[in-house]
Amino acid sequence: SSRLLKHVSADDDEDCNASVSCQGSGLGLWSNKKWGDTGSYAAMKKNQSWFQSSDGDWELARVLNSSGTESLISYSEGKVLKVSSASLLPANPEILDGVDDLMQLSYLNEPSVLYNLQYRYDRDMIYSKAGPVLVAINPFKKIPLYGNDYIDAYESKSKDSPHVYAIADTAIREMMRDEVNQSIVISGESGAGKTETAKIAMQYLAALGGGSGIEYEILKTNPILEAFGNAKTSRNNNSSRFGKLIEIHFSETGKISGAQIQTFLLEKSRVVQCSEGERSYHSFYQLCAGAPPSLREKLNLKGVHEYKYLQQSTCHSINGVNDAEQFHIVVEALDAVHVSKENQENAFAMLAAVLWLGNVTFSVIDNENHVEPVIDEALLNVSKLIGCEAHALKLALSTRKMKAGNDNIVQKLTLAQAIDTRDALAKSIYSCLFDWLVEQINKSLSVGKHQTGRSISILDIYGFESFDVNSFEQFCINYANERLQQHFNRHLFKLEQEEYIQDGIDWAKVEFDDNEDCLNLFEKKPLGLLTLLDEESTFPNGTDLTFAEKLKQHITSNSSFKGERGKAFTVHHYAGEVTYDTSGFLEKNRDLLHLDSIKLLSSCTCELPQAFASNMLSLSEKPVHGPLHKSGGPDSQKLSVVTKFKGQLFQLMQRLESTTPHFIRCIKPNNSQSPGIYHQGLVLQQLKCCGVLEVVRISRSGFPTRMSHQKFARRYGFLLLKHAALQDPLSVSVAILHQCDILPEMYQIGYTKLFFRTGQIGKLEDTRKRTLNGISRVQSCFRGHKV
Ligand code: AD9
Ligand code: MG
Repeated sequence: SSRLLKHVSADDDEDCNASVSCQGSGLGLWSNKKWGDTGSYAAMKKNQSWFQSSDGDWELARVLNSSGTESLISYSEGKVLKVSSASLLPANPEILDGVDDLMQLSYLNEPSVLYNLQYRYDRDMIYSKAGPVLVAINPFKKIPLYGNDYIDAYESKSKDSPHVYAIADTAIREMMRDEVNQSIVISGESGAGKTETAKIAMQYLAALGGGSGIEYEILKTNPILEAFGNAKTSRNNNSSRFGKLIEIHFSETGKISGAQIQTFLLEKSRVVQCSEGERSYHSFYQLCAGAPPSLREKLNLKGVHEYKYLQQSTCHSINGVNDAEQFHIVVEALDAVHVSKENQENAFAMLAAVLWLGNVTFSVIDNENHVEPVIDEALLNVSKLIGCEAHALKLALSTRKMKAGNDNIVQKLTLAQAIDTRDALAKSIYSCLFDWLVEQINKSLSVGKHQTGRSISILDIYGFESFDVNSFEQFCINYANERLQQHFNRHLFKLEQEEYIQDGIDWAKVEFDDNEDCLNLFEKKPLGLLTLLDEESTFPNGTDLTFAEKLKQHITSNSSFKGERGKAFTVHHYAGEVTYDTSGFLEKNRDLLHLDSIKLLSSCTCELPQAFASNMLSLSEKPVHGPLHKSGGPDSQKLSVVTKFKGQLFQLMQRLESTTPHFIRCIKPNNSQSPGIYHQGLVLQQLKCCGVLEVVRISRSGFPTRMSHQKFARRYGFLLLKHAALQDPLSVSVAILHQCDILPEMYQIGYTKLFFRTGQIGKLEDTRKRTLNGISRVQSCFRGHKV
């Protein structure tokens, strides 16, 4: 049926002309104004148009009559209205309703695209293509599109409708064919479905590359990382609070041989503070609800309500989620990745220690407001769980050793300082535990040296966030999303077009929204957000307010930046404006754990705290270069959080750059996490900000598939009936194209490569496969005779 649709749209002259002429103009197709003239003319002939109602939604209208600048339309069961003709946009013919690929639409205006996606969404077809990009709209309900039957269907190509499976399949095939590492890059706002999509892709890879059993382990990493790294936020009941890249390695025969996981910046602050309606990490609730009696006793576990860290929000459970059941799933998963029972217990002890730390209280001991922790159940439990003397813990939480000249002095802490020290310890224990788990998983998944050229990486990071109040965490998360957006832009717009031009093919340039300005705002030296934040973090007298002032003073010429009153500033991100409140920025960026606390951990008799401490010490002793260095002292021998994060992101981009990327854009159709609700405005905003619409435009007029003359001749040369006389790859290539009836408008010949429109290489591959099958049948027949 898709061929029929294509055929119809190609024959439909007026429609085609309208869209082609706009493409050539180099103007955005998406703005109403730019579309007005050409559009409404064709529309009036068709009598079907889009009209924007007062609530901003687009509705299909019938044009009753039109007198130049004004049109009379009827819409929504008989309502009649007079509107300006220029405000109407043309609608596609019905036969194009619900096409698989937005590229097939004759009109690419906003309402047409929105309508097409909604048409499919309403019929549970949540996946669509936008040229090379897969668009996935979160259904917020179970839909029967997954499982072995579907996997088989996509593998055998008996199904080819857009799907995550189809993307994963292409990645495997291209990896095997080209011996080039692949990546599946998933992006979208918080709650749009990235993590679910990543799991679906992993499921397909595991099914096709399975056999050794390691694929089972790989799938089991998901419940573990989600338990320890995901939490309920106001946007998403299972929001990832860390970024993740999983690299799956394959053998030469296409079987999974191992995997490695890299994680990025876990949101630590959630361990000790949490907004109303949100939760801390799932792992805490799961442990409290699901631990068996023996473990409860050992860890002195109480119910969720007994722990202050978890009491900061009244939300303790999630609709439809059974924490106790989840606990057992996590234990099973830990078994699968070979974390010993003893180590599992050690890990749970760390969770309990963090919870009990939150219950440690302080009492004032002198008239200078110095405090000491109260020796009670909480303090005793913590010291037991981490394996230290109660006295040592008490000292670490109430004093700080300092050097003054040659003397060591002991400073007593005030209540605020003591609470900070306690919370910093809790955060460190938790994030070290998270890193330790990832390390255990990686040990279990790694098998020997990994050869390059045969891996598929899946990237699932936290999505763009904009809350009522945005803090350091959103600042980092959104910065990461800007980087990722740039990668997307580079591949789909810049590189694509540069390649056309370099290879000398006929091509009219397409404009796109570049986010370079915003990235510059973050990364520029010396007057970018990150550098200024680091600088202020090293000043002993720096405060969140002086930081905000500094930004306003120094960043004057970047259009993505706007200073606000007091401690706030606004960044114009690709996905929208976000105002950040700098409260807590400096402290979170310094992320200091005082040496006394590290020493306490290293003196513990339990294995994990010791390991955590030696990790932290080795990190801080490394000769690292960073702005935080010059100030000296053991506490500051550490990279700031943003500097480290930026380094990680650069590394990530480098890794991704060496792969063939496959992009999936997840879209959230409503803000209430409910099935069946499709908010046009919300969807449109996401489509616009991530450039999906421009991608379609480029792809439609572009040549997405390319192959060097040599490679093409090598791969398909044997199809030629007579090729004895042909020597150079270009002549062989041209002969193949002719023989296989590839139409001239379907390809272009560049200086070094052949460029094809969508679908053409598929045809050639089919011919190749058929011919090869024929040959091997003849051969086996022949062997049969001999025997
Ligand atoms: V965040 O940036 O980590 O806050 P994600 O990862 O984009 O976010 P997630 O994958 O967690 O979102 O999806 C949110 C919820 O949507 C899931 O918990 C599911 O309940 C729901 N979802 C997402 N995709 C699907 C799907 N393909 N089928 C059914 C889905 N439900
Ligand atoms: Mg997620």
